[in-house]
Amino acid sequence: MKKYFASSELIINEDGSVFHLHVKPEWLADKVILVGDPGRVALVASHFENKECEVESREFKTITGTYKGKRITVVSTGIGCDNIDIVMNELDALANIDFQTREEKPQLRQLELVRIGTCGGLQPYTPVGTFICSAKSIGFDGLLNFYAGRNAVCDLPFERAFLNHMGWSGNMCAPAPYVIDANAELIDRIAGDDMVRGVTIAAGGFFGPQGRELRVPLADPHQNEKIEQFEYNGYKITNFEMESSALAGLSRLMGHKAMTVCMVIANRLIKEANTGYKNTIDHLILKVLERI
Ligand code: R1P
Ligand code: URA
Repeated sequence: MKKYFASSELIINEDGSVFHLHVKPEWLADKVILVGDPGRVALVASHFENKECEVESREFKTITGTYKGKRITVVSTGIGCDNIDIVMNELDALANIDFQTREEKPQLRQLELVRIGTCGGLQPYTPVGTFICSAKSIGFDGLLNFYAGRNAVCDLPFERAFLNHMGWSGNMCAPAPYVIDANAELIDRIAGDDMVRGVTIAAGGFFGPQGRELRVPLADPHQNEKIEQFEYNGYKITNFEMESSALAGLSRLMGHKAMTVCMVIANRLIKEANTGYKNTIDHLILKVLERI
């Protein structure tokens, strides 16, 4: 029996595009670049030889075009894992559900997804300007816990080691952090020998969840010291951002290849930040366009 998706579950707009992204199935390329900032979409697409479609709705801006003959779709996700849930489910529906019959297609169409983002560095060897590929992500967001099969794709011993190290229980474990690997082949191809292969915490916020204290004190005042010192099987935590766990986790469950690479724009240990990063992230964009 083919799976059928009712109009309340997969919402399709009158023009045949998917609900939030406003993208039609024929506009989606197999190679997808995801960025947080809608303004970064135009920067990526400025390197395309041609553009075949351009559409914008809320924080989701999409352009499909070609770079050196490779057909690529670039989409902005806005900030946070909740938006990754929307973008990944809608991209997967565009690829793997027939919008006419509302049934799952018989053959999986596998997408290759690379997120290009910004992050906060946590180690002395991750100063501002470093490119960090998230080989593993620790999700503070809880998103993956709502999907069946979460335990089968997560690194459960790593999760336990992290929680023991932090000494967290009760509210600090709700939702429980999940640990998920990016696609290994994609990490090798994109990271090359000039990017750090790291462990990234995808936080459910920019301030408290990343240990930034403004006027409201943190529940665990030693959070970041402990995170910086954590080591498990040779892995150390390298950076904070806000989407890599949901992207890696949903891609694993859906059968796609995905990873995140971020440029460090603030180092939390050294206490430095670069607010002019929009001028330099193009170096990272070009590397990903070459390697995707
Ligand atoms: C926070 O400033 C945002 O920057 C990072 C975080 O993951 C979060 O989305 O990524 P982007 O630069 O891709 O948005
Ligand atoms: N993005 C984040 O999520 N955190 C930082 O510190 C910088 C960029």
